[in-house]
Amino acid sequence: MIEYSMLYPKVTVSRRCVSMDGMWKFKLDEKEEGEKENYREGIPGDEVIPVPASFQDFYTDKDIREFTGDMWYETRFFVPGEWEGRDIFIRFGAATHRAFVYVNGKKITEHEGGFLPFLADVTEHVTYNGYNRLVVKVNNELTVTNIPCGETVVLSNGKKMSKPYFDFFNYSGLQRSVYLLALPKESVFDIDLTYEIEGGDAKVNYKIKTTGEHPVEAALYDKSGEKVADSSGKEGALHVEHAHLWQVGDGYLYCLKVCIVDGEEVIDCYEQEIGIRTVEIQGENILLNKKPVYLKGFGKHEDADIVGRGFDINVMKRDFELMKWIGANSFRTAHYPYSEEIYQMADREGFLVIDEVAAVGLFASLMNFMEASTGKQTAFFEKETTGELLKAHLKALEELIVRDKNHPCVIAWSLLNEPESTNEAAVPYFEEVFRKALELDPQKRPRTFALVMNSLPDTCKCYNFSDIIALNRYYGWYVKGGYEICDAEELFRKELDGWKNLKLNKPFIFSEYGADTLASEHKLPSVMWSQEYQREYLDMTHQVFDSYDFIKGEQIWNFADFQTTEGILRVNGNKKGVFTRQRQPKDVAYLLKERWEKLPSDYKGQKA
Ligand code: EVA
Repeated sequence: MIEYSMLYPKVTVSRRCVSMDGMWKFKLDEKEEGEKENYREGIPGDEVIPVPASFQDFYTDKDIREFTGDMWYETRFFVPGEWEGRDIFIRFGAATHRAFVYVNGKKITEHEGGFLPFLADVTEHVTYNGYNRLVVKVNNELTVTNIPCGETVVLSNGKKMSKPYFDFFNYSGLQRSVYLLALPKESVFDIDLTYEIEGGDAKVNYKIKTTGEHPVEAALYDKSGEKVADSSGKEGALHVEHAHLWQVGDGYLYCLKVCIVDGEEVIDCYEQEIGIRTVEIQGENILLNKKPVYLKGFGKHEDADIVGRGFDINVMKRDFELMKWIGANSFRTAHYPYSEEIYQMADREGFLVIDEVAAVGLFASLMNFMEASTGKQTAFFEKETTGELLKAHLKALEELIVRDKNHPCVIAWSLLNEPESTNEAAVPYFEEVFRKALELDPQKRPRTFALVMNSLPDTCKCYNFSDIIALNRYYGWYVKGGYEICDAEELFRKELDGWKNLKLNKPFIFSEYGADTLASEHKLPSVMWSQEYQREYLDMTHQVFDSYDFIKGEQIWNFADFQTTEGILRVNGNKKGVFTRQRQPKDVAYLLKERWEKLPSDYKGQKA
C-alpha cells in the first residue's frame, strides 16, 4: 500500500498547490562528504541548476556528465500562515533513481525508483508564515536490485561510472516538477473507475477512497461544463445518456468532480478528467469500445537536447504534432513511466498508450539488445538478488498503476522490456508481476512484455503470461543486415510461422523494429546507416507485417534519435529515430506517413 495519495496535484476550492520549479542550488558530491559535512542543513557553494531537468548536458566537463553517485539539491520555500491546520506535502514528480528528503535539516522521507512520484509529508516540520529549507540528496547509481538494472563500476582513477544493462543514457536528477501542496485533513485519496457501454449510453462505476468518514458526492460534467450525472456515496454509478465515447483522435473528456461533504460544508473536492471507453482483448483482436483497433506508432523516450530526460512541455507539444502528422495512433512509454503531463496530453489527443514500468535490463549484459540475437544466456533470474529486485519491481508497478489507471489513453501495461525469458527461473518472477498488475488495475487492462530477439516460439518460457504478445525484432539490422536482408526476411517469416503454428489466439504487435540511420547519410545504392537502407529495411518489414493477420500493431523503434552510453555501436546515441533528436523528419517519415494514413483503423480486424 502506498501511504500517500498519487492523485495529480491540482488547485480546487479546498486544495492549494504551488510550483517549486526553478533554479535550485546544486552540488555533485564528488568527495562523498555530504553526509559528514551535514549538507542536509544547507549545501556549500553557489552552483544553481534548473528543476526539472537532467543535470548532465548543461556542463562542458565530462566528469560531470558521467557523474555517478550522490548529488544534492537545495531550495527555499515559503509556507503561508493560512495553511496551518492543513496537511502540507512536497510532491516530487520523480527523482532518478532514489532520493532522500530533508526539510529544515530533518530527514523526512526517502524514495526508491526514478520515474514515479512520491510525497514528503512536511506538516509537522515546516515554519508557517516563514521560509523553510528543502534539501534533497539524489543518487543515480544503477544496481541489479532496482529497476532499471545495471552496474556501477569504479575506474582506475577512482571515479564511479554507470554501466546500464539498457540502451539509453543514465540521465538523472530531479527531472520532473516539484509541488508544494496544502490539503484538507480529510481528503480524497484515490479514485477507481470502470466503464460499461450500454447502446448509446454508458455507466461510469466509481469507487472513492478518502482519509476520513464523511460522505462523498460525485458529479460528472461534459466538455461544455453541463452536469450529465450525479450520485452519492463512496461507491456508485453515474449513468450517462448519449455518452460521447473516448476514441482514437477524439479524446473526449468528461470531468468527474468528487467532493467530501459535511452537510452544507464542503471538506474537499478533487476534479479528475476521464474518458469513457472500454479496452479488451478478444481472440486475436485488441478492442477499443468493442471495435478492433490496429496500433500504429512508436516506442519513444523522454529525451531531448540540453534538458536530457527532464520534462519539457515544448518538446512534448512538438512530439504530439509530429505523431499526428505522420498518422500514428499510439506509443509505448519505453522504458519507464513518463511524466504525467504526457499522459494528460495523450488523453486529450486520443492516443493509445502502452504504459511501461522501468523493468528494463533484466538480462545481464551491456549490449543485451544485440547479444540476445546470438543466443547468449546470463541466467539473470537465477541470481540471489532476484527476490530484492522483484520487491522493487512490484512496488514500482503499484505506483505506476495507481498513478495512471484513470488515464483513458492507457490501454495496456508493459510489465518488462526484454527480460531473459528463456530460462525457467523467470517463470515464478513473471507469475508475481502479472498477477499483481491484474490485481491492481480496476479496469483489468491487458498486460504485456516486450520479447527480446532470442525469446522465440520454441525458447520463450513466459509468453503465455501476456494478453498481447509484443515482439522487439531487428531482422535486417542486428540479424542479417545490408545485402543479406533477403536472409533476414526468411528468418523473420520462419519465426512468425512458428508463432502462427502455436495458435495462441492472441493479438501480436511489434513493439520494436528499426534500423540505425544517420540523417546526414545518403547513399545509392544503399549501405547500412544510410537513409536509403532505412527505407529498404522498412519495405521488407512492412511486407512481412502485412502477410500475417494476427499482427495487430506496429510501433517502430524509435520516434526520435536519442542519447545512449557512448560505444562502438552508437554514434553519439541511438540513431533509429524516424525523426532526428531535433524533431525533424528523416526520409522514412514520409514512407510511414503514407502507410499509416492508408491503413484503416481496424486493419486486419475483421478477419480474426
Ligand atoms: C536498439 N533495442 O537496439 C533497441 C534498444 C531498446 O534501444 C532493444 O529494447 O531491443 C531495446 O532499448 O536500438
